[in-house]
Amino acid sequence: MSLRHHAALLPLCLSLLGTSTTLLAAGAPVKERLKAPTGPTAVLSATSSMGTATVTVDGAGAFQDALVYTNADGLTADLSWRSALFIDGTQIEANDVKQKSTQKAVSSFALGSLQVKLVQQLLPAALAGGYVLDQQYKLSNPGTEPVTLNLLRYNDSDMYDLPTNTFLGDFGYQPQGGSYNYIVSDVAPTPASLTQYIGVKFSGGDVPTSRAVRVCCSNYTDISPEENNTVPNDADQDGISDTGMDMAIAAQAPVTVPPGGSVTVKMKTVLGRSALSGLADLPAR
Ligand SMILES: [Ca+2]
Ligand SMILES: [Ca+2]
Repeated sequence: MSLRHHAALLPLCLSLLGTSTTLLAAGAPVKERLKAPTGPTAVLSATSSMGTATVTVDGAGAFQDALVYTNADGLTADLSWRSALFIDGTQIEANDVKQKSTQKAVSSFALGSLQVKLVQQLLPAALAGGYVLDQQYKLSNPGTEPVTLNLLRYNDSDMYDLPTNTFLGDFGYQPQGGSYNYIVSDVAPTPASLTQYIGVKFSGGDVPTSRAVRVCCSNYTDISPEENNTVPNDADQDGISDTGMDMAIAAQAPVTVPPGGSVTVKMKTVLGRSALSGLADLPAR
């Protein structure tokens, strides 16, 4: 069965793009978009031989516009509904961000008793049609006691058919033994079509980190040991959703910052629209 045939069975989520008005008229449920980004933003863009990606980020690294334009068909996919970093259910915010170049932004802000310096860069990926948003948070502890945080990245992306802007359904995908955690538009891609995808991984904090794909929306709770390494609708437990619906990525990293020291937490978000021979073409680690 094609993905499009699944679409009528799926819970619809709406984009705030202009094209959403026809879906609104159809009476589909409206998904609340909470604050992401907050405050001033920087527009990062990267160009490859396949096209251009543009991600509008705030000073804490949140974004809700991740646009991937493909030269071959002149179509643009928006691969983010909402992506932000949370601690105990509260979104991290910053008051400022400095654009250093078309590809790079820097910011600094206080996070409780910690000082944070964030460097964000958008770069073409090795995979044609793919891009990597590299976000490195340097956490410094000026105090005399260690500080422990549990960082949660929450990324709700919605996979739409282009150019009709029909919601296809999101499928979760976790490479076996890997670190990335994906939402993809198609679980059986072939080189004849362009597959949309977005994946998130954490590194640099304490180990182990946790990953899960969840049914959306607004569920910022910690990943339990039972939920770790799971995707929704995966009866055969192969790390690939058997059916699509509205899903979101959760990636969690515990971090301990020693007194007088610092730790750099690295978050990579790979996103794009690529001709894949299979899901194994996507980065795993
Ligand atoms: Ca499965
Ligand atoms: Ca979603």
